[in-house]
Amino acid sequence: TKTVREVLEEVVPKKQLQLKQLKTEHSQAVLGEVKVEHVVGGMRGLKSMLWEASVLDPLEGIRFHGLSIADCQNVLPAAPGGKEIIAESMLWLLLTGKIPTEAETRQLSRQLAEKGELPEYIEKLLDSLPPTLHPMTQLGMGVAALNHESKFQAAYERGIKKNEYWQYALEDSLDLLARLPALAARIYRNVYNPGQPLPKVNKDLDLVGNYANMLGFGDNHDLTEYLRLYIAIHGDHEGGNASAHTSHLVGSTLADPYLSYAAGLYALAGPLHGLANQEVLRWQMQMQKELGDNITHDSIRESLWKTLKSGQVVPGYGHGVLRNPDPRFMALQQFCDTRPSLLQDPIVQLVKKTYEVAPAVLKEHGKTKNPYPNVDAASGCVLYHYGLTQFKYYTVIFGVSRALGCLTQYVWSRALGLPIERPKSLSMDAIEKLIKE
Ligand code: AMX
Repeated sequence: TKTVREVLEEVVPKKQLQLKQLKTEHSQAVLGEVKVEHVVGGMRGLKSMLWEASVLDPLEGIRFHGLSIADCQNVLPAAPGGKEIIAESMLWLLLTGKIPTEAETRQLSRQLAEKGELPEYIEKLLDSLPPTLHPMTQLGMGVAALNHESKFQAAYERGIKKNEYWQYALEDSLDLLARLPALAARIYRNVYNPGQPLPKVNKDLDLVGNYANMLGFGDNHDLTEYLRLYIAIHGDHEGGNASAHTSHLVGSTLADPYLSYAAGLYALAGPLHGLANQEVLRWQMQMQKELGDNITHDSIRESLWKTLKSGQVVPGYGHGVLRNPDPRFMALQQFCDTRPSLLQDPIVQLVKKTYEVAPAVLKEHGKTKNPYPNVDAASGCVLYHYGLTQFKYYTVIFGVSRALGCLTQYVWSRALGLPIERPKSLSMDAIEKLIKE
């Protein structure tokens, strides 16, 4: 059985060659135009970044090295006794482009579990924070402070060659991923269950199995499986989204993986991005309270118009790239469809009913280019059903997940020797001058 590092050692030279060929044979090929609308419109649709692990199609949704979510559900190993994709098999696919065997997956799980405990100074740091500090702020602080351990940073200071960067980047990335469950679970404990003992990392469990256990839900098999699926499919969503792009930009300065990912987490913490899954549940519960027993398609429609007329966005709907229902939303809905207890849950039902009405309302409203649900529309209600009810914590789970994709790209960016990012900006006067020329 090979380790993920050994497989990468085989894949890296091939990818390096592919990039070399692209540079020598096609560097002047045109992929699109840069228009004023790109410069003033958040660069939407501008093809301007290299990102290896996944590509997002507006209609089909995400593909990880060419595999759709359904493909991944068919081929990626699950946990012993489970059915859902686990973080380790997704990480293996993202990093190497290959499907891991059962044995490779278990070995990676063990490798991560063996280094899953937090250094004492991180525990002290987290325990010193006020419980009212948003869990995402705490997560970013913990991740950034872990850079005390960075092997990449230490090696850089020592003076290493550029072609060795990726190996240290990989070590840091695996160390960070290994510790994320203990870090994120300690924040949960400190904020919501102060004083309760935290279980140690169980070396026989997968990453998310341990995470669920440390959150206090280890005996809830269905929630653990949901978290596995959730964390696997939120792992990567190509490079242009705000968290991935931020992490990529910061990494391009050769800041270590910890600092790069901490930066990405603070982009994820914005309500138009990852915080939407906290917002969705808050909004749906408010709707539930207002509608009481009168939850019909008509009353939901009215409620949606109320949100829109008050100038707010409908959280969980719309997307910068997608133009169809998000297949991640569909996969989470499918999880609900196979479990009677979820199907009977009022908030799960409300999310589903909202989906039956919202696209038509948003189309009539006429602003958003994508009237369909994104992943955040569905993710929170299932957590709530299983007793993980503190929705300010939800984006932390997204944060644990997104590390898979951002750290993968960090490794690839170093393996491919990508340069520091430095696009050109223009003032409005400078744009006008260019147009006249
Ligand atoms: N409800 C109401 N209006 C919406 C809307 C929504 N869900 N989505 C987009 N719009 C509006 C925009 O605010 C914009 O209005 P403006 O012209 O007055 O500024 C107009 O429609 C055009 O926007 P767009 O081109 O369709 O979207 P975008 O690419 O600029 O933004 C996104 C994408 C996701 C930020 C936006 O759809 C949104 O705010 N959605 C709600 C928040 C959300 O669910 N975010 C999570 C996204 C997934 C994720 O990152 N986790």
